[in-house]
Amino acid sequence: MQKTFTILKPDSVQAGNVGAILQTIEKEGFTIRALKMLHLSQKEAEGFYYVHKERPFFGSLVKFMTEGPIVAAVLEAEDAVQKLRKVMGATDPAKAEAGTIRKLFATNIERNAIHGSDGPDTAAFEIAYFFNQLEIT
Ligand code: 3AN
Repeated sequence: MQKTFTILKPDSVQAGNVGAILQTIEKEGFTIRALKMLHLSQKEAEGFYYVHKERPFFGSLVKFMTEGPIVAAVLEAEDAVQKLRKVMGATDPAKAEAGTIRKLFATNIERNAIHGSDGPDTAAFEIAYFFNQLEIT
């Protein structure tokens, strides 16, 4: 079994899509091991997206991620990292496959509904960024 990390982004919370997205995730076979809602500060969002700090969209991405509350979760499944990437769909919802979370719920390449870790090492960093050991079941 492997763990991965996900964020339901501010667009998903604002649109009332949290329940539907979590249901999709559970139906795909993931177990939710930790779950919380929080509103990121600018510093917290910048720290989370540190790897993207040189990208032209960094400022806009941080602004979006701080505009409202998010839902953060730790998910467990076999091959969880790759499996979640598949269930999420492509970064740009216009290119996402039918039935994926981004195809169903994302607006554009920035307001794209959900984040998922892109590798096991990233997942470990991101889980520890949001949850302490006592909060993960
Ligand atoms: P993914 O979320 O699919 O792993 P990344 O890691 O390349 O994609 O990008 C992180 C986040 O940055 C995306 N979820 C999206 O919100 C935003 N982003 C990525 N590419 C662009 C872009 N070209 N323009 C605006 N925002 C972008």
